[in-house]
Amino acid sequence: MTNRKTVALVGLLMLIQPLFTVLAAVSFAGDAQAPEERLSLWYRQPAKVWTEALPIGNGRLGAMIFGGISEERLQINEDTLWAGGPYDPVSPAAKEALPEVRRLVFAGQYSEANRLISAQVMARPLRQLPYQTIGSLLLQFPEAGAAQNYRRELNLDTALARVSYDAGGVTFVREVFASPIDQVICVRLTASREGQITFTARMQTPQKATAAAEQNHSLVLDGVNGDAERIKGAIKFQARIRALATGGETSASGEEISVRNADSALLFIAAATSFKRFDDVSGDPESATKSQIAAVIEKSYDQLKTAHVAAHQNLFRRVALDVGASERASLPTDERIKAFPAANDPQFAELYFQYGRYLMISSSRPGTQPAGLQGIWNESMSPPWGGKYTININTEMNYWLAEPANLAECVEPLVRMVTELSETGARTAKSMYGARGWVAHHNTDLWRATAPIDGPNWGMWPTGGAWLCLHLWDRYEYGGDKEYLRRIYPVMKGAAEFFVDTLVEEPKHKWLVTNPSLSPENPHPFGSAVCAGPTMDSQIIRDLFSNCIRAAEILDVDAEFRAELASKRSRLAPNQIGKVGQLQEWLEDWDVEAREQRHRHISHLYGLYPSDQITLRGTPELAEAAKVSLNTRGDLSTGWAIAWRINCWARLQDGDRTWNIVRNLFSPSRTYPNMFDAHPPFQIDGNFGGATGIAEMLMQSHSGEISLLPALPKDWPSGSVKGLRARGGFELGFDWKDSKLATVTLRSENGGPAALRYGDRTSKIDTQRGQIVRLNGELKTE
Ligand code: FUC
Repeated sequence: MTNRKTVALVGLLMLIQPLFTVLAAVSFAGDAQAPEERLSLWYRQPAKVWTEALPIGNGRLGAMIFGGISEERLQINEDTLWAGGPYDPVSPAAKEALPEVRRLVFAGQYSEANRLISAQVMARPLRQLPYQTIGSLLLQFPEAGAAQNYRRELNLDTALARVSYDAGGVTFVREVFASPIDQVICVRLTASREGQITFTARMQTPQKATAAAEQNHSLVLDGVNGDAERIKGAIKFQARIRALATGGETSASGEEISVRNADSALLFIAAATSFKRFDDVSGDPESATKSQIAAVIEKSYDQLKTAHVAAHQNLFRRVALDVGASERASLPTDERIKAFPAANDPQFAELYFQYGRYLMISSSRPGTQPAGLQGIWNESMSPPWGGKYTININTEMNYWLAEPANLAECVEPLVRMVTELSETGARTAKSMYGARGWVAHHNTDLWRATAPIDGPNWGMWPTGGAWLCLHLWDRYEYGGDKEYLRRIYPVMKGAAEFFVDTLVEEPKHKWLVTNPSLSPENPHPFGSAVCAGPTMDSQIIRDLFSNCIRAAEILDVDAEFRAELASKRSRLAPNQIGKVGQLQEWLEDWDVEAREQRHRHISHLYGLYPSDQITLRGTPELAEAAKVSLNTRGDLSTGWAIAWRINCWARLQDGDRTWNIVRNLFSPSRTYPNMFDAHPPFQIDGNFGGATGIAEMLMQSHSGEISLLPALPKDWPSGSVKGLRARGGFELGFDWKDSKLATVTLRSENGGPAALRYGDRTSKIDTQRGQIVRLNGELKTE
């Protein structure tokens, strides 16, 4: 769109909306125009605070780029730099106390149960250990006069961050990326005239570390991670920065590198730690950073950049989405967010969805740690909730997006973490519960701690590991890889064995339930959150047992165990409908008396999403009850809690309601200027969960069906999507016009039957491996 047209349209909007007057004036005061790539975040000023800076990452190494004019700051993370060292936090007094805790819970003496849990069952230490920053690389530039045409951007399609401006008649450009191929962050500084690149580079860090110049071109930061919870830092780390300039002079002394009057310059940032595994910190960070730098200085910038962009696009370009665009799509990102509540800006949904995919690719790749509460981006030594893995919703939500958004590779770190948890969790199962198998409570950290933490009302929940197992099974359902299933089956089996050994009969109906447990973080009306048999537990264990049985059938193993699981499964407490027609959150009908009617967690709706135990067609009464519960909880909550509501309403197939809740998530109170989700504070789960919700509005695959446009809002009358993945090993693309499905393309990865649904219409097709099937809007093959 030409600039004149944009101005005319904005003028028109000014007549309609007084709010736009202010925004339009701000947005057109600067000179810089929108970047060509529409999947870009962009701004006309540098970041002042961290939640304005732009994230890059290769899964392991991350940086937040501020884009300052006199000072550039790159805040750096490496995903194994956490506090402390290997530890095992199980309380030795827990096992002895648990029978009495169970008795107290069944007797309704919840406060007494809480006291006993606090005294004997909780982990030592009571908290887990936080994820930490390496520090920041600061580049200081000489005064160059007022900057004009300033633009700061992040291109999601290439995963390149860029800063450009004019000053003193010279155009300066900085380009930054984190290469998954070469394992370094590359910064390139160029200018439109020769001899104009001058800066000094130094590191700033809150860690116990020392920086020193090496030769005349490098800066090396050596340190040891922080202590926390009285556990001594046991990880050595090193960051190594290498300058490579064309022309001018490069020198290094003290704690600085200087580049003077160069034509252009490159900075390579390598970082590594001695962490190898949760029980092994014997790695050599120095040899890692040295060899990474030695390898990249042999390559040209173009070579490095081409390899990086290709690796990114191999994942990123698999999915394209278009739900329409208004003229607002060309405004700077911060202005779009500010104006979003009152504006018509559907393209922001596309940007948010693709940003979710970008963040997944940048924070979770094969071989790295899984994405934590902040992905891999954290500027602090003690971030909110330790920046850990909270597994009573947050870590699971982080991975909802990966399979449907065609990023299966990004799930590998999660699968590896769950496998490791099955080792540490086996110790916890044995020494805490005297049980077989393994257990993880509501959080874990780099050290794969699995005992209950923080306090009874948060930590006394044994179902975190079981929920994570749903992702292991999902990976199989999407990919159909039997070898993979064989590898992860023992992990699923171990999670199930724990519950075979620890489920107990509740006195009233003789159902099998967990005890002690809780409905995550929600206090019931009797002075505690601790209880027996919360609905969520039965739902998760029902899925775990079902999936274990199916896996064992496919692998043709464990016939006896299958039968045992089936019999225990039939005795689990059922989903129940309570006195106001709600889905009961607890075994007893306590919901209306609970203190926090609008609690952020909607744990009992696990059955609706991510599970498919409750569906509109399969269990209409329960779906209706889920709706009552969702209405009571309300649409407004913390970032991730809004995202969960979005996915639930998409499952209830109410497109307009769902889109309204998505709009809550896109408002400035839940989306920072850099589009990070605001709990608040920043938590990346909302980004991933929100992006998943957008996919769920357009396509769902569960209950043996692939449902097209199940929750299409009126505001998206036409559009298209390609590359979404469905359970069963299918990739789908389709478009719609006048709010009606127009054409569908389905690619079958493994062959086999596909059941499609559009509204009340269904169609079953048999496919061959690799076959592409085209259908019209009536689901008839062409
Ligand atoms: C759970 C949530 C909080 C927060 C924390 C990281 O405890 O209840 O809202 O998201 O995890």
